[in-house]
Amino acid sequence: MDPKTAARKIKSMEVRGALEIALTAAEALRDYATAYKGKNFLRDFQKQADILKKARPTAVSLPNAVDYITYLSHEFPQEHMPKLIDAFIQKQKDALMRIAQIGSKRIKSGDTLLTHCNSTAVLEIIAEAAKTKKINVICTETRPRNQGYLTAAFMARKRIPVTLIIDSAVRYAMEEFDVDKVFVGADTVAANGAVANKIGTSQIALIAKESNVPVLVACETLKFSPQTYEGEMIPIEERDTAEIRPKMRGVKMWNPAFDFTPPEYIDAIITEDGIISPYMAYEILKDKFAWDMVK
Ligand code: RI2
Repeated sequence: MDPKTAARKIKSMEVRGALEIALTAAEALRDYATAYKGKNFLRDFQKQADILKKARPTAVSLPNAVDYITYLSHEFPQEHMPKLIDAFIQKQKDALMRIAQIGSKRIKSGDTLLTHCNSTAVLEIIAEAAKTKKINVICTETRPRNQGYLTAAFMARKRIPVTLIIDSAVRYAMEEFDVDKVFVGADTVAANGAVANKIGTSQIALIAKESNVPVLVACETLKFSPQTYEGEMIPIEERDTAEIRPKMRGVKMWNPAFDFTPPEYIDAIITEDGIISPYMAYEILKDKFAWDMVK
């Protein structure tokens, strides 16, 4: 896929999910590097990278992937890029599988888990655990885009008992279903351990805290934000209000796609490097993003 098409699909959410948008951008840059026949590869490659980076603003996995690949383009000749990008993509896929292994150990047979939206990392953890354990899953609809339907359908396909609820039923469901753990994904983890994830995540974390239910975030270290280490704020994407409902005369609408959950509401972050406290985010950034800091 060419970078412009990839950017369009990411923007419209035809391609969605924090990891998937990063991998789609990487594949588009790989295809561009493979086909490129012009005279100024670095300049033209950077232009494509910039188009991709702007496609969605909140999930840092997208600029992290693109920045890493453009960093490689300055270090290695064009002909090496497709292989290097493939290696990067494979590394992220391996990270996802490792998260599934690590996170599944946090689930006990008989557990009822609540999840919000549709996180690949969470889905893989639950699918892995369900191979040997009995699990019940409660999933929210996740208005306005209803990604929860994808989660529910995934569980049903895997024959994992699943109950779909409306977003506003979380507090009641927490008690009614005796939820043991909340699992959510992440779009961005800030240097202070705050997690940006699908709108509504912070409300669920608040309810979980009230009920003494642990909140576990599952994400690749690709979703840690070096920009926040350097003092930048995470931009929250505001989407078209037509996603909520058609216009109403005299009524304003507001449609933020993500919110922040502060670190004190998160029990642990499950990464490919192990389970960490959200307060360890700073260490991960120092360790993983040295290439970003030096560029
Ligand atoms: P994985 C999604 O965003 C959700 O916020 C989800 O929790 C997050 O990306 C992580 O997804 P959207 O693209 O990378 O639906 O775990 O707005 O798949």
